[in-house]
Amino acid sequence: MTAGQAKPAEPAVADGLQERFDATIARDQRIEPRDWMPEGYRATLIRQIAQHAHSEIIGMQPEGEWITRAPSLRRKAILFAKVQDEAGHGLYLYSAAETLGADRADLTERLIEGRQKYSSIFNYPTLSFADVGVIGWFVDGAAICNQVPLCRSSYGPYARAMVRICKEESFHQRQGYELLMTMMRGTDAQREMVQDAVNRWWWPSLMMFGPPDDNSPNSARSMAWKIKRHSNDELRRRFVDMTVPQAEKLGVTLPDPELRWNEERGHHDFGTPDWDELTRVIQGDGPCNARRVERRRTAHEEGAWVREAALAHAAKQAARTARGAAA
Ligand code: BYC
Repeated sequence: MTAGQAKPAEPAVADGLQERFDATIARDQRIEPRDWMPEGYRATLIRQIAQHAHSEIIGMQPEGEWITRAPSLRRKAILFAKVQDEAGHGLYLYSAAETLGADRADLTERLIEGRQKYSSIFNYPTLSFADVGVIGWFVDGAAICNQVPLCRSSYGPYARAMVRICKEESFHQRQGYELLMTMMRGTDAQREMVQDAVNRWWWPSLMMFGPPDDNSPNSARSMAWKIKRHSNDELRRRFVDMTVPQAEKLGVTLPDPELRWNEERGHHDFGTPDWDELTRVIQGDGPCNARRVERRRTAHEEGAWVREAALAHAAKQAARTARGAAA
């Protein structure tokens, strides 16, 4: 814009709309799709919900790679059901994003073109079957800490989707922990596999909660709008406090020499995750980023005929209904 040019006008907000929105948030009531909302609120929600949906869909891959190699029919059936649940979570979340005017096909394009993010955690490889258990325990455990407060998020469709997702995540976490308990009762080699998986997944799991609060550009606004209810560091602390006694019971060591109970604070002290690593992984330079996105792209392309067939079927049904109405 050159000097003297007028600034483009902000879209006019009809009298009282902003005030009504602010009052709804202040009263802890829900914003619904038909309500007026500030464009920043809408954009923030689409960003977070789309990233969340993409995480569920990409999150099917690391565990999905073990379905054909599960050690028993029972473990295969459990894993299959869990991975299918993740697909369901993705679908609820894409639907929630659609209530804000986002287009699901467009969101998928953005994901496979690297224009939208998904959780850093899914860019690490699953090297043994113990990883399946540790993902259930840590990753679903972190998801529960992060997502239970989202059931009280100010946007109705997101909050309601989270209720069912959290119930399923809690089941997933128990299945991971039960798998690890079984392995810990097994051979030395199995116990070593569990400890190795714990060592590899601990720090990336702490990074799932996002950058530290003093470097989290979206937090203040999201918390003022009550989209987020707690800060990244607060949720990370809760996760550590929740997980330490579980690790003791399981008989594994969490790989952090600074981890200890702080009597005065009533919480655990713990070390600092490698934030440079988180930045690299978010920017696309993690161990599996390229493979995960490429796999998603291929699945999308291979599914084109299904989408075409579904659309052709829907068009035929609509034509039949229209003919019936005209007759
Ligand atoms: N990975 O200002 P900040 C699951 C980005 S699915 C990648 O703190 P915000 C599961 C962040 O997006 C788990 N990116 O952001 C599935 C932002 O970038 P943009 C997914 C990350 O939004 C299958 C920038 O860094 N859970 O549990 O206030 C199997 C600055 O961050 C990460 C959700 O999506 C990361 N770890 O807070 C099993 C939950 N961290 O967008 C389990 C919903 C940060 O400005 N999301 N970034 O370009 C949230 O609660 C929040 O979005 C976050 C980040 C706490 C993740």
